[in-house]
Amino acid sequence: MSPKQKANSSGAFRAGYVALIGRPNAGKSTLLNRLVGEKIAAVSNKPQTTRFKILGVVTRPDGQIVLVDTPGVHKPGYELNRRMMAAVHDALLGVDLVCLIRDASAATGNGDRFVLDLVKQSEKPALLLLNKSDKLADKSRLLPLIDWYQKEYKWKAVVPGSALKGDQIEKLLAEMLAHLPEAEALFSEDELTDQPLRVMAAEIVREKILETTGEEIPYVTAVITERWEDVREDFTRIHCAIFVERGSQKKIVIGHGAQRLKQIGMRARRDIERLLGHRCHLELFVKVEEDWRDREHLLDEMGIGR
Ligand SMILES: Nc1nc2c(ncn2[C@@H]2O[C@H](COP(=O)(O)OP(=O)(O)OP(=O)(O)O)[C@@H](O)[C@H]2O)c(=O)[nH]1
Ligand SMILES: [Mg+2]
Repeated sequence: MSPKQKANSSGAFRAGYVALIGRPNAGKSTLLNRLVGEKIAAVSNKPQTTRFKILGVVTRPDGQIVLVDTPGVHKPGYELNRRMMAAVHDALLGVDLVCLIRDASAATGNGDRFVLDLVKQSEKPALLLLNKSDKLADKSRLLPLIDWYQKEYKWKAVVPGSALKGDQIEKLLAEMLAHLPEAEALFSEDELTDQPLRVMAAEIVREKILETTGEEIPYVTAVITERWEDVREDFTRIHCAIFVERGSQKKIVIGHGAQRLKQIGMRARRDIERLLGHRCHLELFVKVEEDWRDREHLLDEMGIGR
């Protein structure tokens, strides 16, 4: 019998923190949502979607995994990006286990070496998910990648899979649990995340902006929930401010005849209503705030920690 089977059959409850680390767009937030089974973090096909640490709690009969989703590792340009990278370092320090998420369908670049070095420097036990393997028609392309990573670090496990499709994700979860310490649950079973509803609503709006705009807008957009009014038990009124840096960007977000803003609002409202379990009225305002990415007080207000 393997040590793992023994641990499971002994009935020991395991619990701890697992950091999801990787390059932008690798699929960290998709994995978080998949494992938790609820949409907690914004996901988009644009890099640098996640801007702060997001906890997601998975509770099973034999343990509890507290996942820490982090921003994708990149070179900081603005104060915003410096804070995003601080969140990554902070997460690496505070967890029991690291899970490196690598887009297996993309060629290895300097960014991958940089992320790998961060994991090595952390000296934490680590798992490797070779994600997006659904995109590989020829699975044998994974072999050189597995080989390369095996030579670089003593992984507790290397799992090829797909966060999007769910392939091998139960196996990854079992590996996470197996490598956490024996401990009591850290969160109650019904707690799925540490994110307040007003932050989740703002993130949903930002996700819809990323979905409906092109390459330029994602980096220059931020969203803050400025008012939240629970009018009745089954009806909430929400005001969100969308920040951009220039008048021309405001025009793009609003769109011709305000069509784009309407679409963003409709899509966001649908998701927010699902989250709340009741109807809401969502009002969106677009504001121009030059250089918000370098303005400390705005970043504080956006919850993007120092
Ligand atoms: N085909 C495929 N696409 C995936 C998979 N996982 C994630 N994606 C897609 O990859 C894109 C990026 O996903 P995210 O989860 O936002 O990536 P992230 O690592 O959180 O990105 P940042 O927050 O920017 O660091 C989205 O379009 C996802 O749908 C996967 O297993 N297979
Ligand atoms: Mg993300």
